[in-house]
Parts: sequence; structure tokens; C-alpha cells
Amino acid sequence: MPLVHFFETSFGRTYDRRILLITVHSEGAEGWGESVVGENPYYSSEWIESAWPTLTTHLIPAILGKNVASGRECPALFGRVRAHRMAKAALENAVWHVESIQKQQPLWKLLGGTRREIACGVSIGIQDSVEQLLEKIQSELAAGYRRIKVKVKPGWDVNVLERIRSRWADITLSCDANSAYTLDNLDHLRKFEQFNLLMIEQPLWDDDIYYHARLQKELRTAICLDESIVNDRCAAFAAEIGACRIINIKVGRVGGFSEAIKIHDVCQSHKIPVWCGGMLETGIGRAQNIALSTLANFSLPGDVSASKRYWKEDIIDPEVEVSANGMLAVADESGMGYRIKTDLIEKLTVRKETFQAR
Ligand code: OSB
Ligand code: MG
Repeated sequence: MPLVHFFETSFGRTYDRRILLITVHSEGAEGWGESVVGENPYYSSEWIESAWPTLTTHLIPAILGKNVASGRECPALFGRVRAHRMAKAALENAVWHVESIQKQQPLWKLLGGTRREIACGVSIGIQDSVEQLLEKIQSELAAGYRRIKVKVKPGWDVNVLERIRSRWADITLSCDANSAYTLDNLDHLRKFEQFNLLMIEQPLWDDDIYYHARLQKELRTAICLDESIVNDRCAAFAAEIGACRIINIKVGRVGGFSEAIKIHDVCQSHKIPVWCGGMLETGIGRAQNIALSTLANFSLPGDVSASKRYWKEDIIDPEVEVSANGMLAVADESGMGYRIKTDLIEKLTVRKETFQAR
């Protein structure tokens, strides 16, 4: 699916998404999941061509035809497969979805959510010019979004933040480096302090926690970890050594709703606020992010925003819409609260494999 506008981070530019969806059929009901794997192994070592065979060879056979009572049982069934969290999440989340339909409950309630509406922010990629970025920020603010996050990298950082702050002194602003810096850049990172940022997301290595603690001790600005937090033990470790003051939870990055809930709870007990990250999802992944964001400790605006920012036509109905005050209300219907446009999905499908229990 082509993006309405390219998305550029410190590791590269994306114009089109290849989307991996899973449908679980159980006793006449259908549950859907989306894997957030990218087109390349850049954000994570996983990518679409690793997720597909991992699912078909290992994960699907681990649950096919089994009596699975709940999405919560999936991590144990997938236990022999190390990592491959984005592949696992797609399947586990499809099981949670079918469970919510069978129990006639909204998915958000099944996950333990309590919020009736969630606060929305936007993540804005690196643009061809600073002027273009300022224009984008202007239109997202006009749309009501409650937090602006901009992508940064060496050469597109202090100069850009300076221009944003001189135009909007008071907006809630943060930045995301996707691991573009090292501790050798400490003096440079200190220059970010003057911009009163809500947080600096993942400044250092994707697999690091320890050196982020060293950096956090040197900075007033809160560090937020994204890539580094892949399970609840990472979150506890980061909290205990002071590697960050905020954590971004992405359900795909951590292997599914079960682990996401555990991280949420660990952060809550350490008084670390969390927010829900995004991975340029279609409506299916987006609806699942919305459901997760209703848990109590999701107290900061997430990267969960309207379908039309990404797609000409989304694969759910209604599309995800954000109100003029940057909030998004959750539905009381059972399941995801959105109808899945199966005809459109069929038209867009380029590869399909079906597995039948014997
Ligand atoms: O680091 O949060 C990130 C997109 C792709 C890969 C990594 C990230 C992102 C985003 C986009 O920031 C968030 C979104 O709008 O979905
Ligand atoms: Mg990030």
C-alpha cells in the first residue's frame, strides 16, 4: 500500500508498505492481526521476509488445531522460538481478537483497559526542507494533535528544533533519533536541552540500556526508550538503573499483547509513564494500538493518529478519525470496533497461504 506521504527516519525513507496480515478462524469467528515488520531489517532485525517463514514453519503449526482458550496462552506455545517478536505478535493478537469476539467484549476491555478515549500525537519524518517540516507541523497542530514528535539525525536536529521552537514556544514537542547518536555526541546532545523537549526517544544503540543510563544522568531532558525495550525484564532493568524516564510500548516490538501488558504493569509500578508507539500500521494494527492505549498507565499521547495521514483508503470501516481536540473515543462493540474491508484486502493481496487443522 502506497503511503500518502513518504516517511523518513534516521535509517531511511519508506514510500510503500508491504503489509502482513493473519486471520485466525475459530469456531466460526475470525480474528485478525497485523505484523508491524518493515520492508527491510533496519528498525529491527526482523522484516517481512523473515516473519513469513517464521510464521508458516514454526508459529502457526504451534497453535493450529490446538485448544487455545486465550491470547494469553500464545507466548508459552511460541516459547521454543527465540525473538521473532513481530511475527509472534501478529498471530497472538489475532487470537486475542477472536477471543474478544467470542466473549462478546470490546478488545480494549479484554486487555484490561479503562480509558474511554485516548490522547493522540503525531510522528513527523525527516522532510526535504525545514520549511516543509514547519508546514506539516502547522497542519497537524490545526488538526488538534496533542504532541508533535519529529525525527532527528546528525545534520537534521539542533538546527531544526531551533526553527520549530522559535515559531511555537509552547507546544508539546519531542524528538526520536532511532539510535542515530553515540556517547561521543554528548556535547551535541546537551544542545537539545534548550528546547524544553518532552523527551528524546532512543538516542543511542538499539540494543543498549546501560549507556542510556549514563546519558540520562547527564541530561535534564527525559530519555524515552523504544527499540531497547523488548520485554518486561528490559523495562525493569531500564527503570532500576535510570536509563529512561518514559517508555514507548509497541505491541509488535515486544511480541504481542501479553508482553505489552506486562511491560505496562512493570512501568506503572516504577512510576514510568508509557505511550503507544506506531509503525505505519493499516487500520487493523491501528485499531489494536487504540485498544492497548486504553490501559491506565498510557498517560502520554501516543503515535496513534488518523488513517488519512497514511492511506488514501484504509482497510477498516470506519477509518480511524481523531477529534478536533486530538482525542479518539473507543467503541463499546465487541471485537476491535471497526469492520474489516475483506474485499479490499483481497484485491490488495499478492501472496496468501492457508493452513488447516487436521
Ligand atoms: O521509531 O517510532 C519509531 C515508524 C517506523 C519505524 C519506527 C518508528 C516509526 C514512527 C512512526 O515514528 C509512527 C507512526 O506514525 O506510525
Ligand atoms: Mg521510535
